Amino acid sequence: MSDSRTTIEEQPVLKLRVQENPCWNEKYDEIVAHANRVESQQYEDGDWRKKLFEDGYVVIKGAIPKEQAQKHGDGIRDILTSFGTKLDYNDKSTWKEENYPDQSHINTYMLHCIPHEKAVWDVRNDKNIKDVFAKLWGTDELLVSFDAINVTFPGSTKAGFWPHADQSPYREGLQCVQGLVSLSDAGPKDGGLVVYKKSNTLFKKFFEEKVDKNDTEKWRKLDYFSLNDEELKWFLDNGCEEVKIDCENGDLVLWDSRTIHFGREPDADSQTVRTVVYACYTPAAWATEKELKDKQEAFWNYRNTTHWPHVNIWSDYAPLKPSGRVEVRKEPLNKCDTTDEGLLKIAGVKSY
Ligand SMILES: O=C(O)CCC(=O)C(=O)O
Ligand SMILES: [Fe+2]
Repeated sequence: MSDSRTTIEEQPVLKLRVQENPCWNEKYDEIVAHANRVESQQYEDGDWRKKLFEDGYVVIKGAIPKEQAQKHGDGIRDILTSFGTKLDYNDKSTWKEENYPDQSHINTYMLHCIPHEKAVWDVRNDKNIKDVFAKLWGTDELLVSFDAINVTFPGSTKAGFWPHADQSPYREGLQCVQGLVSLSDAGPKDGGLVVYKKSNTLFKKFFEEKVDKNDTEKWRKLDYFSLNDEELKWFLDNGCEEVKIDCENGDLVLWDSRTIHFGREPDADSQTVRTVVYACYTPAAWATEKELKDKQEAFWNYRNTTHWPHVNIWSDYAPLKPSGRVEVRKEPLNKCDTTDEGLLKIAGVKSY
């Protein structure tokens, strides 16, 4: 265990490092060159990488064998019922916010050390998923994000429609590929990722042609921007198509961070509790010493990070509900195995 470990009480509340995010570090040129090489390679028809780069997303069917996916999903769902509330997956009358651990407005769980529960690490450290990203980037020396989980009950409506991209216009080209491990089936009525197909290819043009460079709300260094109706229409008018991704338990959905997307909540008459783990991986060589240090601190203090594995290592620790409910759990209930070398390497704690 690292000496830098402190208790949650000793941690300052981390402010969103929006303004100070430089979008640049000494690895920047290496990142751009590596990602560009990967994106511009000629892939055969049928190779999922071809679809990922052409359409901005791809579904890897059966990435995790069904039985294993079921185990992962049960482990994730059990996290929510481990808080001693009345929540019961078999009793719809208990599916209400007061029975969930604190969650964000987009139905994700990142407080209470949830991103560091063993069940979440079991998914991140699943070889089936790591192998996909190793093939993508051409290296098995990867870092993973300490992302949130998403468990959404049918009828939830608070997230609504929130099309966005997770990359700043100040970053050139491909720089991050996001992963969503689907641990429940996602049919038409069920929750799921909605993408705007091919919007990744229009990202640069959109900013150059459509967004005034003085508009600092959009032209900003935060790796997130949301779109209004008119901006979304521009993408649709330029040939993008809205696609709600239907997939099965055990599928892995990948998308370019430039691709416009949002998570759709299950319809009220869906029979499925949407169960998802976000897990993104990038080459370990893309992180600077400072970022590795931040990652180690986040790891030993059970903090979440953003979707970005090698940069943007920050978390928002403020309580997310107006109720002012705060951390009740200072450590994961079930911790991951910190003697697992492979796990420590993707966490950025042990070097390759
Ligand atoms: O819930 C989803 O599927 C989308 C979440 C999202 O926007 C993301 O992971 O970047
Ligand atoms: Fe997103």
